[in-house]
Parts: sequence; C-alpha cells; structure tokens
Amino acid sequence: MLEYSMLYPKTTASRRAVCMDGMWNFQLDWKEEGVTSGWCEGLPQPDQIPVPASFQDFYTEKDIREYAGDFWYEKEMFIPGEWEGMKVFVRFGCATHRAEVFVNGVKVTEHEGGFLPFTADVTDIVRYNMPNKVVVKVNNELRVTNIPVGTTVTLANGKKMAKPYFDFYNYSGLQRSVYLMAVPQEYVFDITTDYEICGRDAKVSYKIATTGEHHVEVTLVDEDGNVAARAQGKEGVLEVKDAHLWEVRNAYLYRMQVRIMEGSQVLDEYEEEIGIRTVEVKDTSILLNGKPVYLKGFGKHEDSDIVGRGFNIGVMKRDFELMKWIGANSFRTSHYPYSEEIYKMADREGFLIIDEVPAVGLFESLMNFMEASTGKQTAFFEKDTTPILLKNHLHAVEEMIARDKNHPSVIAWSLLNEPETTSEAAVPYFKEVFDKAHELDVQKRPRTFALVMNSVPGVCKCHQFSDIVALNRYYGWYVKGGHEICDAREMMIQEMEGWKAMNLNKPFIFTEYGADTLVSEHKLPSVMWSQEYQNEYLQMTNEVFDSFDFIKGEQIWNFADFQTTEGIMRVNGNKKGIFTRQRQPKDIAYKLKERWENLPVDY
Ligand code: GCB
Repeated sequence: MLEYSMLYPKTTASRRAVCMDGMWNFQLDWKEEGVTSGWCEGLPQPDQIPVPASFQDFYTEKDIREYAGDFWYEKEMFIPGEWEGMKVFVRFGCATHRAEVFVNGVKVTEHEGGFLPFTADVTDIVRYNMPNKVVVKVNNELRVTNIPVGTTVTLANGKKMAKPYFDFYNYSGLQRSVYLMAVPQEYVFDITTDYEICGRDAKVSYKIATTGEHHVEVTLVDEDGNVAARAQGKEGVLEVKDAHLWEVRNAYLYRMQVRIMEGSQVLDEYEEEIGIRTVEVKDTSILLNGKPVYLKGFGKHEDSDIVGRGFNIGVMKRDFELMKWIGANSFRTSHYPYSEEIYKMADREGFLIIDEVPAVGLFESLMNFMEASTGKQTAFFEKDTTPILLKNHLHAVEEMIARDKNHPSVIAWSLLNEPETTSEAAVPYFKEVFDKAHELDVQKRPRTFALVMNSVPGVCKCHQFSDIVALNRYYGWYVKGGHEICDAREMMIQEMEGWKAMNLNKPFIFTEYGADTLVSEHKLPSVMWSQEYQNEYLQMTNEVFDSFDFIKGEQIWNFADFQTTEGIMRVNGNKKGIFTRQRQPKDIAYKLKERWENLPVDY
C-alpha cells in the first residue's frame, strides 16, 4: 500500500480541495546553490511562471529551454482556520522527474518519477488562518536508474544537458495541477472495484480502505440520480438490477458514494464515478462485456504549443472531439500515464485506454526505432544499475495501478515501450514487472508491452508475458521506405506469417506504425515526407492488417505532431501526426476516418 491516498482531490460535505494553479515563483538553480543557500525557505530572485505547464517553451533563451538540473517553485498558500483538526495535504498531479517539497522551510516529502501524483502531509507544519509558504525543488535530469531512461551530460561550457533514450522532448516542471486538501482524521483512503455481469444484472464488488475503524456505507447512484444499490462494510458487493453497462463509445457512469459513519453522523464522504464493464482476453479476441472489440485509435503524447507537456484542458477537449470525428475508439497513453482529467474524459466519452507506465528508453539509444532494426545490442538488462531501475519501475507500476484502477476506460496496462528483448537477461526483469501488475490489479486486466522492430518471432525473448501482443512497426518508413514500399509490405507480411506460425492464440495489435509527413508537402508522384506518401503508407499497412484475423487493433503513430529533441532525424519535432501540433487534419485524417467509420466494432 502506498503511503498516501491516490484518490483524486474533491470537495464533499467532509472534505475540501483548493486548486493552487496559477502563477508560481520560479528560479533555475544555475550555480547549484539552492540547497546550501536555503532556497527551501524562499527564492532569492524568482521569475513568475504558470502551473500547470512545462517551463521550457515560455522563454526565448535556448540555455533555459535546454536547462537540466534543479529548478525551484514557490507559492504562498493560505490555510483556513476552519481546517484546524483536519488532516491537511498538498497534492502534486506530477513533478517531472523528481521533487522535494518544503513547507515553511521544513521538508515534507520527496518523490521520484515524473508522471504520477504524490501527496505531502503538512498537518503538523502549517499555520492556520495565515499564509504559509510551499517551495518545491524539481529536478529534470535523466538517469539510467530511473524511468523514463536516459543520461545527463555536461557540455564544454559546463552546462548540463539531458540525453533521452527516447525521442519525445524532455519537458519538465509542475506539469499538472497542485491541490491543497483537507480531509477528516478518519478518511476514505482507497477504493477498489471489480465487476461481474450476470444476465441483465451486475455485481460490483468493492473494497474500501479507511484510516479508522468506523463503519462504511456504500451507495450506487445511477445517471438519473436514483439509488441503484446499497451495501454495508469495507468490503462487499453491490447487486445492481438491470445494470446499465459501460460500452465502447457509449459510456454510462454510476456514482459510487462512500461514507464513513459514526451512528447517523457522516465522518467522511467520497464519491467515485465508475462504469460497469468487464475486460478479458479470450483466444485471439479482446472482449469488452463479453463482446469482441477492435481497437482503432492512436498512440498519443501530452504535448502542445507553449505549455509543452503541461495539462491543457482546451487541448484535451479538442483531442477528444478529433478522436470522435475520425471514428477512433481507443488510445495508448504513450509513453507515461497522462493527467487524471484525461482518463475522466475517456470514462465519460467511452474511449478505451491502454495505460502505459513511463518505462521507455530501455534500450540504450536515442534512436531506438532506427537502431533496433540494425541488430544493435546494448545488454540493457545486464548492467549493475538494472536492480535499481527495476525497483523504480515496479514502484511506478504500483502508483499507476493505484491511481487508475477504477477508470472503466482503462482496459489494459502497457508495462514497457520498446525494451531490448533480444537477450535472456530481460526475462527475469519482465517477470517481476508483469507479476507485479497482475498481483496489484484486482480486475486482472490484460498486460502488454510495445515490441520494438527487432523483437520479431524467434528472436524476442519476452512476448510470452503479454496477454495482448503489441507491435511497433515501421516497415515502409525506417525500413524500405519510398519506392521500396512493396518490399516493406513483403517484410511485414513475412513477420506476421512468422507470428501466425507460432500459434500463440493471442490477440495482436499495432501500437505504432506511421510515416513522418510535413503538412506543407504535396508531391506527385509521392516522396517520403509528403502527404501523398503518408496515404500510400497507410494503404499498405491496412492491407496487411486486413489479411491476418488475429490482428485486433490499430493505433497509429501519432495522433498529432509533437516536439522531440533536435537532430537530423526530426524536422523540429516528430511529424508522424495524423493532425498537426495545432490539431488540424493532414490529408491522411480523411482516409483514416473513412476506414474507421466503416470497420465493424468487432472487426
Ligand atoms: C518508436 C517510439 C516512439 C517514436 C517513434 C518514431 O518506436 O516508440 O516513441 O516517436 O518510434 O516516430 O520514431
């Protein structure tokens, strides 16, 4: 069990949640003096910066954008007198990649991992009816012991620079909302649900963790506000008559109200929106509520102009509108768990999510998409640092499942992206990660990982861990692109024949395939990078998908163009977007729309 509750901050009859988003003081620690000079008590010369946001794209100086090291945030928070006697927390939606938090100069918590929330208990430190000061030291260096994996180098001018083993830009900072929270001493700490559909009815089993011994009551309320079921106790079953199921693109959400009671007095009240649905893999099918579903959608990124990876509610809305317009039903949170608000919206809109832990870069190369195809081996899982990496990886899996387990939209866990699976050394590492996810998830959702180009039949040592085999494939782009696309097609078919011959009896999905395309380029006949080529590429891959019946999904790379590290492989970012970074369609979007709107759900 984690030290702090992962429940999303909410104001209820017994709780308070105050959002601390807005302008915060901000200072980069160029001389690495913050710790010794006592910046935890207050920043000497701060600038002001918005939270939530990545800090990088606000500034015009390149040294700031590329800054690697410690940087500090500071804000005053007023703690109301009425909160005295309650437990008071400060909760960070994320701090990328690691943080130490100080309140009134006292260290209250630290956290490693840049894409999951953490909470500091500040009850004994805050002064009531007075302003208090929160200071956060964030660090964005990449290391081989942490996920996502990379290194940090020192340049000739003495400045540090992050070197990711992945292509997305190393955006960082307080990229998600910060909340000040007050809860009663005895409070709801965790809620876990599981579902069984019995004809027209359903059983919702639940488990509630609280911080005391008082009695718990649970009420399930339907979308019309009627009570659908009640139960008593910290563990039990809600029997729902004529259950309204949560279906793909046809969501139905019940409110699960949890109350801790002392006689007739409510000590704490928390409400979680849930959807009644089951997920299962059977033979080569992915079943939602017992019915086969074919995944259509994207690998995405949290990425947009100006705020970088910062949560942007407007961009979120636009992305869902575009996904609905194009006929998608799913996405993968490549390559890290996204902001909680995005899962809530997917719950509401009936989208299916493959939830990915930030385990990307487990292959020693900035361009693993290229180098994996060359036969390069990096002995990634054979290093002295591997046990520390594994420990951090397992912790992130635990945090992700604790945070996201009750979202009906989450139908699978992706536990790594493109790791090196060509050596036996990967096997025990995978076993621990996959076992952990299975142990922690009461719903036993399918587990997967995205296989890099060289993880092919007969070579990949780890595909057996996957309940759904997920392939990232770039035949026709990194391999045999342009006029050689006919050879790419043959290679792709040959690989799929190889998998078929293994008779794995599992569903396969494509979690990545795509071609970089500049929205400015049209050329007849096509050339790579033109919109015409992206269309040809799509047609080729679709023909292959359509010839193997064990392929149960296609999530194209990427939903939108996104920022990457600069270099000769990228034209100011990865341009495989179906939409531009500003969320306007490329030509291919219309082709995908035509295909996806016409594919049956269980195709
Ligand atoms: C991959 C990676 C993804 C890259 C993509 C590409 O295999 O998983 O993070 O962005 O290839 O476009 O090269």
